[in-house]
Amino acid sequence: MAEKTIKKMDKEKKLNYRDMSICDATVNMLEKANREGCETAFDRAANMKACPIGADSACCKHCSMGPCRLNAKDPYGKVGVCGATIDTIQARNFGRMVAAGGAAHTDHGMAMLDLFRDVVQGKIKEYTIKDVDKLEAVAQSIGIETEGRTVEEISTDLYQQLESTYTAVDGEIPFAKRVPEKTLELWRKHNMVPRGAMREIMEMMHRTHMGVDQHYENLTEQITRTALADGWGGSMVATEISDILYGTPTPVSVDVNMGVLKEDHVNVIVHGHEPNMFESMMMSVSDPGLVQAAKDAGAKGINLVGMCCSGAEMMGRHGIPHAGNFMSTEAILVTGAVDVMCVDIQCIQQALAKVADCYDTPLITTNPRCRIEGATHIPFHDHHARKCTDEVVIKAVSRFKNRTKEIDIPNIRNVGIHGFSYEYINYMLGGTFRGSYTPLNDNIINGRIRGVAGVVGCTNPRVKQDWLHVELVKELIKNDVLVLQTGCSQVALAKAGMLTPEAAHLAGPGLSEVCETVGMPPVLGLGSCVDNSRILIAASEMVRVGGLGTSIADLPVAGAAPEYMSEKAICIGQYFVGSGVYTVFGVTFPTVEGTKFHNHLFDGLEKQGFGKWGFSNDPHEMAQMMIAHIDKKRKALGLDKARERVLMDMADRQKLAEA
Ligand code: SF4
Ligand code: MSK
Repeated sequence: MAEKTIKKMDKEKKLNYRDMSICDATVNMLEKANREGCETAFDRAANMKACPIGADSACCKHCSMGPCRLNAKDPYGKVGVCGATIDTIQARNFGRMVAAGGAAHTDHGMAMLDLFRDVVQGKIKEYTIKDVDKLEAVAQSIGIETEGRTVEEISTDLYQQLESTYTAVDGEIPFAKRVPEKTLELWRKHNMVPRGAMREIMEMMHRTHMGVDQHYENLTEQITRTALADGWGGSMVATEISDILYGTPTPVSVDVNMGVLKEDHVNVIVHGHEPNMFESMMMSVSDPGLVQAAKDAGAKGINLVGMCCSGAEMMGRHGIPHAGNFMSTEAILVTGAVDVMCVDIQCIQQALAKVADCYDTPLITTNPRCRIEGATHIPFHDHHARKCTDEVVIKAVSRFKNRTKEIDIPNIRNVGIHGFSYEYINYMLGGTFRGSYTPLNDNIINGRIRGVAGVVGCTNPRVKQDWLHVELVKELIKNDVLVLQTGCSQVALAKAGMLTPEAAHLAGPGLSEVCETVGMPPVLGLGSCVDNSRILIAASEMVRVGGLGTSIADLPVAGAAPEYMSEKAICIGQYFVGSGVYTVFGVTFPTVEGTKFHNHLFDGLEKQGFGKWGFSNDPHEMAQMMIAHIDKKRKALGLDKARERVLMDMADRQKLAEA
């Protein structure tokens, strides 16, 4: 088996993959890969100890007087050659993580906006404006007149305004208009309202250069401003433009897990983050000529499947099946059933090239920003999108015809409901004529719903795949906390069967009553990682509707990314903290506990009126930390009594039932 590319694994060292993942399909494929001498990230993580100094962020390589390593056990015992303290070093490293994560989202968002401009100007015919209502709503939200104007006029104005999200050298980004007044005031007080993302990321990189900003508090202000330029800027634009061009998601039933692969079909997997290529692939796999080619090759048809965030976005928007999250992207290739894996940007592990080679699957990169040694590159261009995706499908058909590998598809599929956009939640709760977040606020005020949590983010081989996500969410809903989800976390919970209305029986009495009345799951899937912006919009709306305080920081809400791995996740965490949300991460946190910078993130920011960070690797403790914060906010709002009353009613009812 492909010894030419795959390093022989140490047969003596037996890993128990059951300890590394709760995803049975992934475990089955990891065991198969191991038998066949094919190495994955799970093996490498077990064999590579994470650098403890790097994990604490106690090292700096910003100039050639170093690299300098400080001692996390005695963080103030030493400084770098230039005199940089542990706080400066950690804050600079953190700032660069936020800059890189924010750059990834904003570059994605800007690419979406470029596409929108070319569609509006008629230069691209393959895509159109699908959701005019959404176009008008987004335009109105930033003060663009829509009454009596054509779609083209509104779109042109919208493009011009949104471009400043990326390019404005001063002023405030357009979506700052959506931020609750008191939250915005706080940002203004700290000079944190973002200008264009390019400006913020540039300043972040400048200030973290050797010998520039060497005060951790001052650095933190720019860190937050840069992160906000992503959450309320780059990511939000990406989400809104995707909805305008491809349609706003509404709930749809979707199959998730590796069992969505079909042995008798040509299986095409799309993995990455931008919807453009995926949308074009949808057209290619439906092309009668290509379907016929697949049939001529002996297949029953072409089966299009998503993975990671591309997949999360497409399952909510179009009901496309999803094969698994980030840590299953190597394992799925081991099925031998993938006839092509086509990728664009972000979270594409380089090792996919070797695993794909091992199982004779073409790995195809499509974006000029992301090429991988050993992968085939077929450039994707918005102006002639089908050229790329048709060619990819032709390659997949050819691979199907010449399949040489044994096919072993884990027969596991989990059905769930996905596609809860901000707009749909509005409609679901209030109905067509009185769509509103008022019922949500009312249910929080009366205590049936204790609070709302966003549980998001990646999977990571340093912790048991999916386990922290699932345990955390179970604990939250059991305590009447409504959970909103995106990205790989949403897929973890979908595999656990939690994105179904039936999962309401696992929720506490108050939340399950609301779910049963509305017919909704206790866990709502909102889409990909840029779609975290939908959670920000929902939080703003909760403030606007009233009864839960005057800023996002007043709301009984919390966030978590229990298995995060990417710099994007750190940026997301910081924009939630900057927006006023208590945000808890797992796996590891890039600070030394007890240092001034660490304390500033974990405590000082809250004292200034922002949210704050938390950390735990135990999902049950994490849930209790989030619930304690939600209860603290309820108490501050005077809602603790309301909840006690509801619980008493429920207990009384239960007593009656028992009698
Ligand atoms: Fe060392 Fe200072 Fe250079 Fe960093 S910037 S490598 S701490 S000398
Ligand atoms: S894909 S950033 S592993 S959520 Fe957005 Fe999943 Fe995290 Fe990538």
